[in-house]
Formats: sequence, C-alpha cells, structure tokens
Amino acid sequence: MKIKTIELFVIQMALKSPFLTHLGNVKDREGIIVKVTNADGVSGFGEGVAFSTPWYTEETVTTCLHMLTDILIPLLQKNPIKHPDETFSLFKSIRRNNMAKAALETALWDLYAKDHAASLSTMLEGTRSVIASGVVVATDSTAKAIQQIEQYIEDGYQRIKVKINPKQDVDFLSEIRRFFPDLPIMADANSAYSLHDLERLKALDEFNLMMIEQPLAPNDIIEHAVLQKQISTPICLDESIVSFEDAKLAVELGSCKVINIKVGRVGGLNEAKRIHDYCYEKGIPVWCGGMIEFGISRAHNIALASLPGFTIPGDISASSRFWDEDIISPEVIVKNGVIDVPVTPGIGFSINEKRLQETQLCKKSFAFS
Ligand code: OSB
Ligand code: MG
Repeated sequence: MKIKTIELFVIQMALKSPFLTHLGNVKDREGIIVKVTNADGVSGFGEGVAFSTPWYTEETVTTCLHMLTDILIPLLQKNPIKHPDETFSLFKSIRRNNMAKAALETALWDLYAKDHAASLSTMLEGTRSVIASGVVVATDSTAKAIQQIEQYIEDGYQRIKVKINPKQDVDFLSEIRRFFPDLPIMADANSAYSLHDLERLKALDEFNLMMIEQPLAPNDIIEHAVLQKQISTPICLDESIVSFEDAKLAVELGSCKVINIKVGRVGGLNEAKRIHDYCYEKGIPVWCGGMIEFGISRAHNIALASLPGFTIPGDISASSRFWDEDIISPEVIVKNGVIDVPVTPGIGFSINEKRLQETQLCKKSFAFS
C-alpha cells in the first residue's frame, strides 16, 4: 500500500446534550482520528472510538494512543502490507486492544478503497444503496425521554432505543408505551442485570420490545442462554461479542437471537464482516451499533451496514444527533428514515479541516521509509 505517513489527531467535542446510562454520563467526547497517506498523496481515515474512561470496554483514549504509537504503527512500519485484510494476521500477535486496532485498520480500508476508486461499501460487498436509521434516547427522566422520542419520530428515525436498568425499567417502559403503543422500541441494559433479576426481566416481555440488548454481564454467555429460554423478548448481545469466536459461541449456545456489531469493539471491518457473514448464514439478524462517534466512524458504519445481513435499523443516526458541527463534510443526514450509502471512493465523505483544527488537542506524526 506504499504508506508514506500516519498522523494521529486527538480531538474533543462537547455533546449537544449529555448521554446518560447507569454506568455514567458522557458530556464531552474525546476521540482519535487516524490519517494514513500513501506515496501518491491519497489519504484514508479511521477513528478510535474508545472513551476517556473504561466504562464500556477496558480501552481508553490513552491506551489506544499508546497501542497505536508504540505497538501497532511500528508493526506496520516493519511489515508493509498489500491489502487491509493482512492486518488480521499482523495484529494477531497483539492481544485484544480492539478499538486501537480498528482505528488503524479502518483507515487502511478507506485508503485501499480510494486507491482502487471504489466506495468502501462496494469493497466490503455491500448491497444496499440506503440504510435504515435508528436513534438512542439516554436520559433518566421519563418526561425528557418522551419528548425526545416525539422529536426523533418527527425526524424520521425508524426505531428508538432506550437505556434501561433495574431502577428505570417497568414504569419507564409502561409510560413510553402509553404514549407510543406501536413504535418499534428496543431496550439496552448495558449489563445492568443478573439472573437474580429474572422476574424483573420476565416482566419486560409485556412491552413488545424488538429486543433487549445486553441484559447481563459481558462474560455471562451461559447465563444469557438460560435467560433467553425464560423470556420471549429476543436477546441481542453487544459487550459480550468482541470477536468472531464470541459470536459463534453465543449463537451456538442460544445466548442471543440478534447481534449488535460494532467495528471498534470487534477490532475492525474484517472481523465485523466475518461476524456478519457467519450470522447471515445462520439466519441471525445483525445491526450496526454506535459509539457516540464522529463522522469518520459514522461513515465506516454506513458502509458496513450496507451488507445484506444488516436487516434491522442500527444506532447510526445523523451527525446532528450529537454534534453542533461534525468533522466530516457533508455531514451524515437522515431523510425519510434512511441514510444514503455513498458511491464515491472510500468512505465517501471529506474531512472538515476547520473543524478538525478547532477540536484538536494534540497531533502525532509517523514517517514510513
Ligand atoms: O451500549 O450501545 C451501547 C454508546 C456508547 C457506548 C455504548 C453504547 C452506546 C449506544 C449508542 O447506545 C449510541 C449511539 O452512538 O447512537
Ligand atoms: Mg449496547
């Protein structure tokens, strides 16, 4: 791929409104933008989606910066590759650190697609020209949730996800259902429950949810299988699935009926596609998860969600869901509940250089010989 330079930009942006879960409150989003430039001056972009603290997975912005700077970029400097797929074996010698790996791997995919004058969707064998868009409501106020849902329906979103936990579930969902009896709703627990809460979880069946996402702990693969036998609401796994092997195990054991695929969580587009292909073959529907991300990661998600197995609207919302001004141009927009899949080379969005500049905390450069 004749890489000439890699640049890392650490950026920070305030969310329009706080994103509240039982695990914490995100008000400001830090992220890492990876820019890989080849000898012809073509640049590919990726985004590190780890948060500032390890509340969602074990990685943070700082651990990703370390992994990229001291491990992954030096590995690539020593081992030139011809195709982004080769990072799969190259990164195999490094345990976990999936979001750091994905940040670099996705940039290489964008560069590779641009270099071949193909859209990233085409490169990944996507089949959709538009993808269905869903959105997440993350607040501890029922009144605010109802207000936000009303707005999001007006904006055209095809399904709404709400965050739940044992202190905010039955009454919360009853009230939402009272206002929106037929709305496609799913609930994400981010591991707020254990099997001791079996009766509470059974009680959620009456709300006709599309699914319940990650009710139990990330390692509770067996417990999720036990739970799925006792509830009629389909279980969707998020935090539990960090690899192809995890997906296989969960499906084989009956721990879930749906999988949320996040590129960062599973270590890149290659692994995301492997999980997709397996689920497609097994008839397990998948959807693309979100990470309160900036436009680069949003663009990679759009390309991934154009694959045929992504039959459920994911957490891919408009740039304006979280940001006053995104770092890409044009921004991601939702129209009639869908997002257009770009047909121009690579991710199909340009960088908003002014915005990248004004949100930048620091920058690092690496030269390749
Ligand atoms: O559990 O899906 C999750 C955001 C950050 C971390 C974890 C999760 C989320 C979301 C998606 O719910 C939010 C979004 O980007 O739309
Ligand atoms: Mg989730």
